[in-house]
Amino acid sequence: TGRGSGNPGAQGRGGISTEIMGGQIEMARVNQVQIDEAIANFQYEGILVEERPYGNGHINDTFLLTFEIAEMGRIKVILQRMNKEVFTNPVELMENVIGVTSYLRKKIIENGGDPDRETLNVIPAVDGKPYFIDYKGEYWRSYKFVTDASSYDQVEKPEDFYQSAYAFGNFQRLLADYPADSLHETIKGFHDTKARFETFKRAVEADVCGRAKYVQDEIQFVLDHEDVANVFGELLAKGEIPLRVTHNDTKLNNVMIDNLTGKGICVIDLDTVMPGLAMHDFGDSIRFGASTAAEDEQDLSKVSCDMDLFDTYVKGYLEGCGGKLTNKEVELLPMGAKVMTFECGMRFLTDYLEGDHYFKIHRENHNLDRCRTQFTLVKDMEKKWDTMREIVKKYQK
Ligand code: ADP
Ligand code: GN1
Ligand code: MG
Repeated sequence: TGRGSGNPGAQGRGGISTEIMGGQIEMARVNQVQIDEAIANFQYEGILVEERPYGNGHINDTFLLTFEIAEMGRIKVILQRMNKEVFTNPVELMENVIGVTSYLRKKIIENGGDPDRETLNVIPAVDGKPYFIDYKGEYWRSYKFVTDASSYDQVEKPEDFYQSAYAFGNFQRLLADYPADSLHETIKGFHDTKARFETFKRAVEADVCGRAKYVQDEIQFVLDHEDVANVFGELLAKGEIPLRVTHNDTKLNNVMIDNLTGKGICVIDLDTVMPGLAMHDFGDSIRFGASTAAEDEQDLSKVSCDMDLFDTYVKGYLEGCGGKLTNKEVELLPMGAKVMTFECGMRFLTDYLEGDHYFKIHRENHNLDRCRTQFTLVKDMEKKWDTMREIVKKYQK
């Protein structure tokens, strides 16, 4: 395996350095020695002909590698440095990924599908482990590239949104009988909105960057919505809603859409597959995909929750789930959208207050811009609440 064309962009998309941002704990950028070491330590064949940063995820550092194999042509793979500030136990995380992907693989084969394109496939390290630890103690993993498919950062065609809805619903359906007890909790309290509310209040209190004074309106917005943070915790405690094996990070760009057939073929980004709520999976998709603008749009007059896209997603998600959701869960889908949008906005604001150490940022105030779109969406959902409930009712059996 040789290194091909040098890639000056391969310093990680984190981009902005600690000095510029004044942040304190930002993860160090990936360096070329680490990348080369990782490439040399996975079971790859052929000559490396291209290496470049890839995708728009906020968490991991993703690279696309292209290898040339005699007679077979070009083969692409995904190489990722896992974010160890976010995922503190990468070994357990990869145990989850192996468990879930081998389970899905079996199901896909049973259903006559293509297991190389319809689920992630881990490429083992040279020592046979599903990860590699580099000289800096950072964890890497590699996946087969899902060929002839695309992931989108915004809905271009409503049909794609329907397809993503179906894929995420179907993902949960396929995992309905997965032994949930065997899954590690990769991020403690990931969608415990109440706990995140408390974390937020501590961040305001600590105000380590002295930024609270700039965001008094946003802080007040969170404080005024404490009830939204508590809804699902209370229902869970009362036993009114079930825990299921869910994806927990159902952004549109975490599903691959087949370029030829237009079908949502593969759910990716499996780092947060854990027991969770169907309403969370539904809601996270809505806050990202049903928005009329990008997650970081600065012109808030462009941001609203599109009711046609909401309708499309409800239809696709319920079909994908195969009628498995309880009436209560279906009824709570609009609340899922509101809770997840509120939670995400609150997380962006927390990260802004704490100095942008969690989500990758690419410009000053990036997390604040993201927070503002989310709160704009929450307000818009509050205005459209009756419509959202009616749409859901329409599809309720
Ligand atoms: P993050 O946790 O940072 O969001 P992801 O695992 O979602 O990282 O990867 C980032 C992006 O890389 C995805 O949105 C997708 O575009 C692309 N990607 C990841 N894995 C694959 C894969 N196996 N095949 C094709 N593209 C992929
Ligand atoms: C992160 O990894 P990515 O970019 O798909 C985050 C989600 C947020 C999202 C906001 C592990 O998703 O929870 O909703 O950013 N993932 C993690 O865009 O924190
Ligand atoms: Mg992702």
